[in-house]
Amino acid sequence: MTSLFPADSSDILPFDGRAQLFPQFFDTSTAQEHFNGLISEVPWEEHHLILFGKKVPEPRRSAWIADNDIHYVYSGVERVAHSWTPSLTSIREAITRETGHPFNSVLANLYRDGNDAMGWHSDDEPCNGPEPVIASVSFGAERRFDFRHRISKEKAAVVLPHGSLLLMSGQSQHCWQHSIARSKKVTSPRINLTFRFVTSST
Ligand SMILES: O=C(O)CCC(=O)C(=O)O
Ligand SMILES: [Mn+2]
Repeated sequence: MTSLFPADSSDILPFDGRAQLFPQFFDTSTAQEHFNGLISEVPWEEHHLILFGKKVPEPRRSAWIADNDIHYVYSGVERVAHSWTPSLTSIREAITRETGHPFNSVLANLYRDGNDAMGWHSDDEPCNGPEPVIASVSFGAERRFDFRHRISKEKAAVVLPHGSLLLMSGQSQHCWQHSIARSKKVTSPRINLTFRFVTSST
């Protein structure tokens, strides 16, 4: 059940899962309002990862927001869930209304400029369920989103515009990895929200 217009979407993956891009899910001025709202409302945090035994800051800011009863373990550490803000609530409502899918949590990422990035990974933790539906919305600077098939290493890529929605489903998280590469050309910030439906905590 979806009321999204197929004419306004394109499929990015050739097989083994689905990734549909809706380039103008939010019009430019609504997208700008959301960008401004999110910048000030979201409690942006610096997180760390362990790289070759050393604790290093992640190259981005992020925050985990979830319904009250949801817990999330990330790299073995339980992440503290923050509360929904007015912008996040409004965006969640629009996505659920248009896609027909419920979401109980969101990972918000702030890429300050092209030096910020996200390495190859899949959102395939058991808590996301066997065939997760992940709704990824982007505001601000355009960045390239890369896919790489786990077995064949085949690649696919898409530029995610201001106000766009990328809806990933089916086998997309099991068969493909994705990443946001560094880019010297990008000098302004981007916010990405990945809405998820988390089924259990561990
Ligand atoms: O910034 C993006 O578009 C990707 C974010 C992502 O993959 C994630 O939060 O799991
Ligand atoms: Mn991801």
